[in-house]
Amino acid sequence: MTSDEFYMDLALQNAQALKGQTDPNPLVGSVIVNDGRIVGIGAHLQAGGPHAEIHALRMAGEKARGGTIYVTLEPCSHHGRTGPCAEAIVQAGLKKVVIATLDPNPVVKGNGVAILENAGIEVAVGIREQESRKMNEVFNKFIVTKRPFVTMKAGSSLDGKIATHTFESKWITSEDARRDAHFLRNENMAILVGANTILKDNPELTTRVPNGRNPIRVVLDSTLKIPLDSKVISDGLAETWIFTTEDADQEKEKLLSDQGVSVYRTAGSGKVDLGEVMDILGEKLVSSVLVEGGGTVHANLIEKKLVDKVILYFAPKLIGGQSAPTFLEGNGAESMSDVLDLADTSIERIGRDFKFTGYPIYN
Ligand code: AOF
Ligand code: ZN
Repeated sequence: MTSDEFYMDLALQNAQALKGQTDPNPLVGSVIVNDGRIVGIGAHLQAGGPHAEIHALRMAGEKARGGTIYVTLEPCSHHGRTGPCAEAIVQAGLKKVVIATLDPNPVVKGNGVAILENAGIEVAVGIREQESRKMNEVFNKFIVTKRPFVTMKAGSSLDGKIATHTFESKWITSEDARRDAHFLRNENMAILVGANTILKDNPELTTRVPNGRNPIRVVLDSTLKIPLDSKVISDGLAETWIFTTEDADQEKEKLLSDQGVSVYRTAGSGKVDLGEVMDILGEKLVSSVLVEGGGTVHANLIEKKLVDKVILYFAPKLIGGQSAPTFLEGNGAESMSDVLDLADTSIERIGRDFKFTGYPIYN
């Protein structure tokens, strides 16, 4: 490992520790080294707060002069909620800037590097580039498309069942796997389900992680059939947003609004327009969504190419039964050429279960 990689790894670790706390801003870490000593460390803590480099520069003070700053993301060039970090680096008299990856934000992309180079500072880009890009997969999509990064999650038997044919589902996966899944709720800004899941399970959809953050509960409900006494409406534990269609009953909408629920109507009748749901969530700065189905919602989202990442917890069990529900319903692929391929896959053991992660490649 080179010393550049060593310091960049430290910056990455610090950034990673803030997962779930900075959105919709990226995870960013920074380390300043002078004369072989670390003189400043910083990470971006929350949107609206100082950027990683600013924290590190403040810690280093005069010791930054003549040193090298490591940043996991290109220093910014714009006057946003905070000042341009590239200019702060120039002011502080750094000699060299090592960057993991360019900022995909169109207002920054390359402009930060240009400010630094124009000031005569040596700039190196690409140290731990893959790691940094992966860490910010949510931000990278959101800042370019203005739509949230969507993770579809399910826990099933090896044969893909999420319940028995009598709809018994507690529990398929182990406690370890379910605990791991609660971290996903903590990391995502919103959790999305269909109204049928509410009717069948009446879930809370909160995070059972110590000091965890509850995601906004998003329910797709084309006819506003959700019962007023369901937990997501009445428990007050987190915000609930319901997406419905133009046809849905006005009176029911009023009853829901009176309970503090936000109701959004997408254009047209029939099914909720999922693309519009993502546009509205993006406008409201919801950069990440965890989808916990069921199978019809999963199929509809996949059909619209709206799922960015798939996480499946497989319990080493076989449930069987033609009518037992699976995590992916709908019509399914017609021919092998229509089958959805997942790339960049990995598998991890969690207790007695297997956690599979993959990224859909849409044609
Ligand atoms: C950095 N270091 O630590 C972060 C950066 O609203 P603002 O002013 O905080 O600007 C947010 C944008 O700044 C964000 O979209 C991204 O392009 C960049 N974030 N940049 O150099 C940081 N958090
Ligand atoms: Zn900045």
